[in-house]
Amino acid sequence: MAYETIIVDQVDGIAVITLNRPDALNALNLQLLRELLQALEEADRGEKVRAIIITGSEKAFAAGADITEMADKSFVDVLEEDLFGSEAARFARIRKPIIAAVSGYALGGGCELAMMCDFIIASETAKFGQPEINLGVIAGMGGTQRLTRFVGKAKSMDMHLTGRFMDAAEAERSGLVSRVVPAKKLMEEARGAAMKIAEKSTIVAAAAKESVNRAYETTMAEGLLFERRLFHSMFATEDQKEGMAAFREKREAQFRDR
Ligand code: CO8
Repeated sequence: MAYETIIVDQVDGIAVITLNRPDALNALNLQLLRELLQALEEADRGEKVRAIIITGSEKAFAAGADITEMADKSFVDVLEEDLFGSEAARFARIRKPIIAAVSGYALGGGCELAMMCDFIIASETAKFGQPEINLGVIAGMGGTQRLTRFVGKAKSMDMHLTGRFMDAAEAERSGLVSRVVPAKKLMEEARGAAMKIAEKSTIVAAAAKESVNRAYETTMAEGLLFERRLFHSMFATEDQKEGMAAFREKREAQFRDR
């Protein structure tokens, strides 16, 4: 499929989706969101893809939802089209691991998109923010919920109420990103992480993703039960037999996604 607002590249089992609206700092218009979701769903279905990276440009991962596209909408318009509701739901159904590789601005919907990925690797130039309050709105694709769970109430309130940006070092200290690397090393680091994931069993990686995500949806007791049941179910896979046999035989495991 020919895309106009993203570039999709697939090498060694890694799908790299690059947001590509340079004139608007990768602002997320509906066309981009729909193309992104289509590419994600294709990668999720594709047998050869084992991990996905979403990235932007050096200057901007994404500077938010496209303000020009939203500006003239009425309350009834956004309510009737459930603006960003179906896109968020489709994103949540992707089962393969997704890494956000963030350089430059990740603001508003851009910060929310990065947080919807499974983890974020940031370049030293990354800036995260939820500045929607400056536009007379609030976050609309999970910012008030995910940022608060990731960095805590104090910093989340500060960012949502003042609109201030968080740099990469603060984002790492606060638990928003998993690693910070020099800008030139960003894609190398993200590909390295994706390659590590690609070596594992896709069944087990999907279970790990599902179980970690459950931590945000349920109580500790239910989450522990969910995890234990998934852990038990891993013993039905050939990959569990292979992983443990390889350990005992002091060799690399050859997982077959079975
Ligand atoms: N929407 C549309 N166009 C944008 C956006 C945006 N979010 N951000 C930047 N652009 C455009 C600019 O209008 C400009 O276009 P042009 O050259 O035609 O004038 C071009 O990108 C370059 O931008 P700047 O000239 O402003 O570049 P600067 O380096 O001076 O500034 C900033 C960079 C600080 C990032 C600045 O562009 C900015 O403040 N952008 C808006 C950031 C923002 O407020 N984001 C939140 C948007 S609202 C939102 O995300 C709601 C979330 C709801 C859910 C989202 C689901 C997807």
